[in-house]
Amino acid sequence: MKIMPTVSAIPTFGGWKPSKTENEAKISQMCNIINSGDIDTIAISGHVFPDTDSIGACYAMAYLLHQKTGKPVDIYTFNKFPDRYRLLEDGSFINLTNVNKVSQDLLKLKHYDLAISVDTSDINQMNPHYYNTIFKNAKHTFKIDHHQLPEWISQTEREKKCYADINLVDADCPSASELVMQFTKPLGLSPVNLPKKFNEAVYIGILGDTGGFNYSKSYLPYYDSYLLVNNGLIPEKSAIYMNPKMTREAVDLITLARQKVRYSPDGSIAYLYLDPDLNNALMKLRDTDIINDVKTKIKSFINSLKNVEGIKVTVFIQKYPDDEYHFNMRSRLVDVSKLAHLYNGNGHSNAASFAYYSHKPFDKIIEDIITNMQTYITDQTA
Ligand SMILES: [Mn+2]
Repeated sequence: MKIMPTVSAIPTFGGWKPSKTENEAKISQMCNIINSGDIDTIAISGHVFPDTDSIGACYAMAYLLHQKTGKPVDIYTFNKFPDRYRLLEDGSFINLTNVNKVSQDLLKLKHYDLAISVDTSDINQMNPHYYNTIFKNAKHTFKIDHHQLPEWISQTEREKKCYADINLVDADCPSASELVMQFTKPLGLSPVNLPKKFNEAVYIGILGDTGGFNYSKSYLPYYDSYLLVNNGLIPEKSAIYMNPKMTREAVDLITLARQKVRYSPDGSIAYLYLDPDLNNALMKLRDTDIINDVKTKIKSFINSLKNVEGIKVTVFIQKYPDDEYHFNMRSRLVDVSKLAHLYNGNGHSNAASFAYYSHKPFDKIIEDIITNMQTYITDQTA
């Protein structure tokens, strides 16, 4: 039985091949290079601190390229990569390298015919050593991404984000993994012949970037998931990737963090500072996978407060060495990219961030910034 979406939502594409004209042209350009017979060595990378979309898109791309060319594929990661994602590997043709663990000299020795960057809007989201050695020197480079560029960025900034030879960016696509999925038929591949792990890779990308379908803006993630299920995906099996291991200490720390949420005087901003107490407790958890997952859980808790009545912006604050503070904002109602821009930051209307340097005590910094934000929010929502 063939089910086609009957909803006339704006995106009229998705699935195993693109039906959006711009995507079709870019994807066929990329496929011509892949099919040229000149591609023997392939490198794929995602963004720093990879999420499941970045990871899923890397593996999905690796499967497609291996199936097409028969060549091995090297995936590069820029931070520690939780071991459970290695379960996405099937066969011995995927070589995973953590750029932090190898010397720059070793990276210099590697030459690739094709380097593909997925889910990475800007080169500052790529490890600089990797960019300067492998990516920049590859014979052909592709960017495959779905991050919306804010309207206010300048033409020069816009051009800088086209860092590859061919740049495919589709902001209507819920996940980069689904954009990768659209290469299947143009490459002359049949979905049914792909390894089953391909389905899982795309699916964890969808789950991650839509928050388990919670933030779907169209029918696409549902429709693409339906196609994956039809192709042999067993959705409930993805729990092994999505549900990290936990410990009692980790749970206690999440509880402690939740108690540290503060509000601006008018209640329109909820913020959480990952203060030295929380940070030390985090480091005591030792296992890097658990540390990262606890941090993700704390962040998604503060982010979720944007749905609470009266709260217009949520802020997650982290301190880095040399008194550098990172402010990470979320909102449904206020364009936080403009707020970030005030502090030379960047992002999208719903999610944006900026860095702030100050030797003042944290209480003073937060008071100034929160007051400023509150004024801005009042003006915007007046
Ligand atoms: Mn993504």
